[in-house]
Amino acid sequence: MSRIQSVQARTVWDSRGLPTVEAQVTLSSGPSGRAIAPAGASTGAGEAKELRDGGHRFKGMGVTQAVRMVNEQIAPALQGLDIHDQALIDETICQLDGTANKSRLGGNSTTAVSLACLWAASAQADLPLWRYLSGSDEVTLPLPEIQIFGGGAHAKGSVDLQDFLALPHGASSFAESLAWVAEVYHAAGKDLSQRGKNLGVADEGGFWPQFGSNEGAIEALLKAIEQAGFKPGEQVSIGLDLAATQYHHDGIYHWRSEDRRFDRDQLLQVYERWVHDYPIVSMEDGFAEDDIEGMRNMTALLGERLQIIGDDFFVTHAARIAERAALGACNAVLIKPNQVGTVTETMQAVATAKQHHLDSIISARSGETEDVSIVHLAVGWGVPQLKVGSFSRSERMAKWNEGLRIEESLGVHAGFSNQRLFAWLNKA
Ligand code: 2PG
Ligand code: MG
Repeated sequence: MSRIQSVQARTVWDSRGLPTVEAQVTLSSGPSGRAIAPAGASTGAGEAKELRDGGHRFKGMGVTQAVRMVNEQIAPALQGLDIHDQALIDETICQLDGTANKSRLGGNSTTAVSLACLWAASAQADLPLWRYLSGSDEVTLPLPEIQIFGGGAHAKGSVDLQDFLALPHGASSFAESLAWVAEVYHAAGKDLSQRGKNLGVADEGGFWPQFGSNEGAIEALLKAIEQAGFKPGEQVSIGLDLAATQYHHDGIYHWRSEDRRFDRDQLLQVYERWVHDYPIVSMEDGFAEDDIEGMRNMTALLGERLQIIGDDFFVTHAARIAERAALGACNAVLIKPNQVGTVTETMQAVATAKQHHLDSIISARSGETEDVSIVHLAVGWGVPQLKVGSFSRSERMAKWNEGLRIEESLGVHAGFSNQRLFAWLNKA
């Protein structure tokens, strides 16, 4: 048995130039593990709360207190625990925190420590993290969901929808899927440049959208897929993260970029038309985080021919997934470890989704770092899709590149998760 000898946190910096927490866990037997907490911008109200310093420094986003929580409170509580007992480690963290949303220790502190323990356990086992998690099970590489345009809270509201994504489900391997999307990404950039509209990239590396309308961005993505030489709907399809909580106020959905207002039914009509007119296979957070009726209606109307993902809607909480899935809301769940704050609770969310026949998509946050933990979680837990932002900026590319290494190390045994996804496409 190998025990935790020390846990140490430090301040490091994320992709938005803001401070975040890195934790390092060292074992009595020598090996160690390290992980960094990511940070969201369009966060769900039900997420684990980050502990931030407030005040004027770094826009109030300092993590001095969070680092102190790790070094002074979490570290002594975990010292001596068996590194292979992740459930006990996470239970100890939850009890020490004592709140429903990690607000005392901070979800940023707990996420970094919990993931660092997992890395230390895999180092102790002398296995890659994905293999430590999968055991002897066969593994598959996840289908990437790659952002081409980034809007909403990640691009100062230039369009209302947040992510316009390419899903290369016709590719036969993870490596091929990335190569395809690279062509789509560059075709989109070239088209924007030719129109004099290339303003650089948004928070997750997707091009900054300047289209005049949300639908204009969907059209531009479709054009980029075609110009890159792929068959839309057969080889590369479109996914949207609408992040609708961001444009929902007092029961009305309001797209500020077009000054259009919708009630629930009108918005659903727009979505229905889009699914009909464009090769869209996936929509995330089409209705606001508490609009259960909106999500249920959407699932009832479109669930047979569309992946309907809840992100802010489920916030990676197993109980919320069980409750809302039972009501018929959504057919897929976005999984973000820092929404709930520990590895064990994240795993429970994936398991609960499975029990309710919902697919899972592991996702990064809009504020990221070089940390590649989520790639290993996706492969190791058999989660069939992975969303980490766009195809530029090294905090994104670090994750795609890690997937390539894993696929290569599997050689001929590497499977790719495209086959059973979006089953309605094969029936058509
Ligand atoms: C999301 C994520 C990533 P954020 O909404 O899915 O795109 O954004 O990390 O800002 O919540
Ligand atoms: Mg989202």
